[in-house]
Amino acid sequence: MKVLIGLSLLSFVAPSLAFPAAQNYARNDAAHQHPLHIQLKPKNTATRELVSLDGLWDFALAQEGNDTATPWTSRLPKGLEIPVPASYNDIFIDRKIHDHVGWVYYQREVIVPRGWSDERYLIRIEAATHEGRIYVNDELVAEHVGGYTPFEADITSLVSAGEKFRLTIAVNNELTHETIPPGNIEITEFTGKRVQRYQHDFYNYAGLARSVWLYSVPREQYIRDVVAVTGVDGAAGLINYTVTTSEGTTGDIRITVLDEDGTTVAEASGAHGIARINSVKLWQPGAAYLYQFVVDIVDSDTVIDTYSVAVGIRTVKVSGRQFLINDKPFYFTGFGKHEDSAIRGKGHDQAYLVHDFQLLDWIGANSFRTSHYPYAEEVMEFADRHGIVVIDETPAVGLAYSIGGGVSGGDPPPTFSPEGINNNTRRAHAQAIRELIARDKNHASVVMWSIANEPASNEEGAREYFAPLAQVARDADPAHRPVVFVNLGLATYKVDRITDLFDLICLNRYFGWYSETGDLEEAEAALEEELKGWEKKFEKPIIFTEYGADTMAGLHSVFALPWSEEYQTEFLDMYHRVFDRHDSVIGEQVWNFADFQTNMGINRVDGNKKGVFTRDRKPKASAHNLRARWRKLIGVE
Ligand code: GCB
Repeated sequence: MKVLIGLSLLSFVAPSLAFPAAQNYARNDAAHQHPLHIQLKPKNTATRELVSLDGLWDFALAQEGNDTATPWTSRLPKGLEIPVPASYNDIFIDRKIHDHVGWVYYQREVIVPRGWSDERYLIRIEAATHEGRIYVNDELVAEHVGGYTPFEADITSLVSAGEKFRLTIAVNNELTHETIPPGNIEITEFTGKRVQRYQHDFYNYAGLARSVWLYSVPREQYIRDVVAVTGVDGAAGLINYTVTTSEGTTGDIRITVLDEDGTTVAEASGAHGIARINSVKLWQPGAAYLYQFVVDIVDSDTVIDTYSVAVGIRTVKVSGRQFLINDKPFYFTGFGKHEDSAIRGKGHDQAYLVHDFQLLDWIGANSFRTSHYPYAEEVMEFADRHGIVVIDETPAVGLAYSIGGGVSGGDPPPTFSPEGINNNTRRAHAQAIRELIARDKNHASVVMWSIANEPASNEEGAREYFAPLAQVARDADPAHRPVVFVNLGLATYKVDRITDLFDLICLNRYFGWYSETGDLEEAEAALEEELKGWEKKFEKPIIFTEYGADTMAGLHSVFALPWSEEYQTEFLDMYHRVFDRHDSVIGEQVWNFADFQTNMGINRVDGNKKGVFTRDRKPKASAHNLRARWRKLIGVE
């Protein structure tokens, strides 16, 4: 049986289950709204101040065998210090920390600036993977589930300006069949250890991998959110906006749009409206142009609060088999990426941020996918500023139990079932979609939402599970960007049940790697057949969101055998030959940008090696071929 298509190298052992197939997804999700009161990313403005809490914090694991968080009501034991931001797993030379399953604690002292006595102030955590709790001294003040989106606590009433307090963040890395991404905790047979299993192919890095902030906003009247949907009317650019303010706001809303020289190009007033820019400069892939959309709350001629959002004016549309940006057909070149580097794990790092974008530019990549979770918001801002196009993905990865089947040998249990991916998982998934879109809705770089990577879209229950989620994404995005899911190789055009619910077809294919291994002739025929099948069935554009081969940097072969640099090069060439024969293919994103860490198992040697760059960002031979192809395709040579 050919089951090893796509991700397949897992230590996941599926629980033995017997499920009724019927599902009831009728529950209203209205109760699961976004938890952030102030959606806007903290920043310094004339009315807001910002204190970074990044740096070294005290650190401790929760007690052994502790399943639930013991609220930490005292100082942590002295000893371990940890950098924030960083995943904690690879920082210490301690296997217990590396493999820990459960809660950990981060702690430090914080002083609220004494000048903030008339302000409101909040703690904001950009991400706590996968669950976080904020304690101010002994008090639990906020909690959040979902490892890659922000949450906050308003601490104004708990600590006075000028006072010092003990800030503790508890973080839990456990994944269950009802979390996004899902996983399961196994109790080992002989020693009774708790081990985290999961179906996805990247290491379960955890902790505070992004920044932590203390910031102020005006006490009573402040801006909570800004939505800016862009459009074009002849030579003019339109920003259709909505401003949400705090309940007590009585002041007027004033809008000023500035161009890159700081010149005012449009003005408007009121909480909703349209700002019109005559002679607009569009945001274009490879040629970003950003306006500052400045929102002021003005009361008796005084600016009470001010915040500005960078807005790129561009349109995005699917038309027949084309993907149009500013009404011009766009062809995606680039990668599926990961947030991953040595020691830091998923820790956000500015040096890697800038260097990775340099490499994207060098190789001629005009796009990437945030596989398989929302990336740090700084990454999205950088993409906005540098004209890189982004497919923005939720953390819904590993929703296919069939993926363990090929390795474990037995028949996999059904994916969608009460004991597997169920109504609670779907609610967590809906929440993950809403939080991603709430955070990233204004980014010009984001041109579509991917609501899942490689779910079991061929299985019973897939349609009932995904139809409401596709709708959640459509309802959540005021700009109505296209919505996709990324298709797993097993779910071919013959057996897929959900593609008609989405706007484009995104395919991950590994002919020549997981099947037809080492036989590119056979693989080419298989790929051709598959592609024709999709084309016949759907009048939609197709993006290859993954294709790639594990490649050991420095391994060479005159026969271009698997794992060699020659094989990766010939493998990618073969895919490109096929793509070039089909107009329906409107994008190619190689798996992966760089080698990355995974769970160690019998099939992964220090991680996944499908990178075109090594983990420390050195090019493999295929990088040069890609560079020649892509720079020509995007017209920079
Ligand atoms: C896939 C997955 C990706 C894996 C990749 C692989 O299909 O989407 O997360 O890393 O295959 O290398 O197996």
